[in-house]
Amino acid sequence: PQPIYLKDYTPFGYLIDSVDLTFTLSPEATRVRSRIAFRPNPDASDTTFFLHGENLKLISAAIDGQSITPKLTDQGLTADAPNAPFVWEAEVEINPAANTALEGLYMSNGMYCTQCEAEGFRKITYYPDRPDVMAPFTVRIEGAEKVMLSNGNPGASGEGFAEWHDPWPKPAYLFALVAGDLINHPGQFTTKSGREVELNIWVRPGDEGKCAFGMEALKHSMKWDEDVYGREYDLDLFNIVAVDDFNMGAMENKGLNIFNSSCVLASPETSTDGNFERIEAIIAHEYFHNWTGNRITCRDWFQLCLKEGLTVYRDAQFTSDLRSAPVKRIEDVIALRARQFREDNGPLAHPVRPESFVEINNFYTATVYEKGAELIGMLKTLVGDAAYYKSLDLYFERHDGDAATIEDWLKVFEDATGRDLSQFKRWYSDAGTPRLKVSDDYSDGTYTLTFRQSTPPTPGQDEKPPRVIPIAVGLLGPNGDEVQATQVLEMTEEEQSFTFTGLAAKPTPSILRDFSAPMILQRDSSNAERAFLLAHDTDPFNKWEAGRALAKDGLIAMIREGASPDSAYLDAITAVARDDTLDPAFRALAMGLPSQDDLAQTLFDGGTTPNPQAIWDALETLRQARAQHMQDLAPRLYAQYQVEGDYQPDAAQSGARSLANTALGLITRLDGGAQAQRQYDAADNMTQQLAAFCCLLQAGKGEAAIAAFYDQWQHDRLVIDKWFSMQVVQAAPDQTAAVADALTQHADFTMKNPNRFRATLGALAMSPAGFHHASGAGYELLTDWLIQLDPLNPQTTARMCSAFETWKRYDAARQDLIATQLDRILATPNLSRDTTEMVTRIRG
Ligand code: B3K
Ligand code: ZN
Repeated sequence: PQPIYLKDYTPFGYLIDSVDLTFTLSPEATRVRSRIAFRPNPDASDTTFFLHGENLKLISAAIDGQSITPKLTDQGLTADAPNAPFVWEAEVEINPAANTALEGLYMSNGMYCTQCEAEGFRKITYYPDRPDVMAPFTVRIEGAEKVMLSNGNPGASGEGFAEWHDPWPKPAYLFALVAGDLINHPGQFTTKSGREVELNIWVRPGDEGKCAFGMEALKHSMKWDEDVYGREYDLDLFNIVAVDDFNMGAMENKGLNIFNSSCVLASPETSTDGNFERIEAIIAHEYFHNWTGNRITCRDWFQLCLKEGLTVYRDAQFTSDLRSAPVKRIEDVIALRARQFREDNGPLAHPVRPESFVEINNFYTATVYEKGAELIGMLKTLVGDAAYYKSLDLYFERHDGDAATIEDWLKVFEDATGRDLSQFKRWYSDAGTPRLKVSDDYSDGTYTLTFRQSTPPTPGQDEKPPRVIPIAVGLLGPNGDEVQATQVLEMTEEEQSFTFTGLAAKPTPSILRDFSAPMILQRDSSNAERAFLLAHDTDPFNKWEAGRALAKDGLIAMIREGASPDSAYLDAITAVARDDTLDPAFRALAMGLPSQDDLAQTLFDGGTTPNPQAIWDALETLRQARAQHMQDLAPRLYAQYQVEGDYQPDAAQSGARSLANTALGLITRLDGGAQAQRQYDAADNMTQQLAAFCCLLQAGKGEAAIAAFYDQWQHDRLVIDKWFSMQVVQAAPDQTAAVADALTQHADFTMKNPNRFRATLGALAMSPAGFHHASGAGYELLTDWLIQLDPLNPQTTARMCSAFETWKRYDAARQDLIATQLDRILATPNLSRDTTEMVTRIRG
């Protein structure tokens, strides 16, 4: 397959004034009739009339009423088009029931639904399927389904048909259609200018009790976008639909968002606190796309971060406002390091705005999304809050209705602030996580911080010139008082010093506060300094970071030198856990330990080949030592933070539960699961039940709970996903592959449902010691299943290949085992374009 390049962009030769679609639904033979009003695009030089189309059976085609025979390929068709406005008409037949790729129009549990982003519309009808071609759509659905939905506002409907009109010009990737036996949970919202908006969450019968939380989250999102960004909703109706079989989290189709049911359905009995927080964020994210994505979309798919980075940034702001800003920031940085830094350090590293791709679905990555959001945050830090919102107003004013680029986006900021952002643009074009080396010096009341930035080479990019970096710094005096409040240093050179004067003594620096730039800070720091910052830093992020670094240094010493658990860490973390003035959620996060994957990368960066089993052993030893060290405190915390009264998934209650369940983890290591069993038996919500279940599995006492859990929840597919994944994640490393293998034989396992597939085989890939077990059984099992899934669902297969992206870190024996599996995938006949691209890049 040929790569597509950003530099080759040219506009389409025609503009579209209107699109009329008629669907006659039938599971195996749906007919789609289209009537599209084209006219020549005065700005285009290439006038080829090419329409994308894949897996379509063309029944008829006509231009201006004259039947024609277009030239067909497996990518689409070409025809001779007049050099004047004309009407294109076509009829095609498609087979939704046979569509297991879940892209285009497909069936999920007897219901019709669509997924068009990025290039799925071409599996529905012939069309210029590119985001810069925008048009108003009118849709008629004919079928026997109870509920038949499309984008925009409802038009006429009656026995066997429903019509829809979306007045806002949109690219085809935002098209959606849903039809089936659905029930709505209704709601209502009045916009600030008085528009009455009808809201619905549509679900399968039986799920209607799990919609209330999502509906509230939607209303909060609508209000928040008005209050913070001045953005109002623009249709009379906003629909959300829950679908069981879905390749990702959710999709922002105009006026008709479609959600993976796991990302919208919630109830205290079946969802954890973490699920609630995530659902709230995803509902907000998709809603916010109405402005950042739909009203202003992307010119081409290279600009994906234009909508995704900004929308992730907006949903993070929303969560920070509704819940706790420090907790959200810490959670986001943990996720950024786990997924994006990992990607940036391996063969799949790519810029936030890539310059080429084979299959665009492979670029919905942590780099585009999460690093893309970090770039927005840095921009805001550099220009300041007021200038940020002024720039956003200008962005909406200037580009509403456009398909825009990163250049447009940066130009808005330059025009609104007078700043030159050419150096900032390197963050979009240069892949890799920059390293920031720090040294300091103190004499005569003057403190100097010297920074040196460098970015390691990434595929196709050897040299990385210095970027502009906002480094937020504060200084603490010897008694722990803050002697310099947070100040943003703007680094533009490769090496640069900043001075602070008038200091009575040498201060302790708190660098990269609130994680002001997505970098790896390299500073030789003593245990004493880390413990000091953990105790005194006023910046919650860096306070957490100091504890994390202390834990990490100790673990690295344990792994590398066989050291014992570090007592400085144990004392410091116990003091934090005991400190009732701190938010319980923060304390629970502070007690978290670096992940196995994070430790492996750190060892590798330091020149040591990571041994996955040794990493696992060190974490176990430290956890055990900590349980002993806190043996008096843990039961006290556990009792103190039990939540009384009705379950609420809010920040306060979830924080308390999170701390209590952290304490339960410690207790379990000493009592062998007795307390966890009591909690399991008494639990009346999923947070408590799952935390106890996880402790029991860890303690090797899970057998009864595994049976009981299944009995209790076998009717609920989302809860059973947890049952599948928890057993894999909690298995001992030499058992992980066997447990996953056995679960794939379970009657409830199906590879047609991405959630279930990920719950089982994704869990294997995310359990490093088990996945990388020296036997190679984990590699082989995952590969077997990826090869089986690829012909059915290339998108999910390709995404899960990233399990192998870290393979070059490991020893020669493991690399050989993995290379064998990668080659086995590549040798599979008819391997999809998606998976071929991913495995080729990983193999290197
Ligand atoms: N825009 C969609 C993701 C589409 C993924 C296509 N492979 C959801 C989101 O980011 O909100
Ligand atoms: Zn998005």
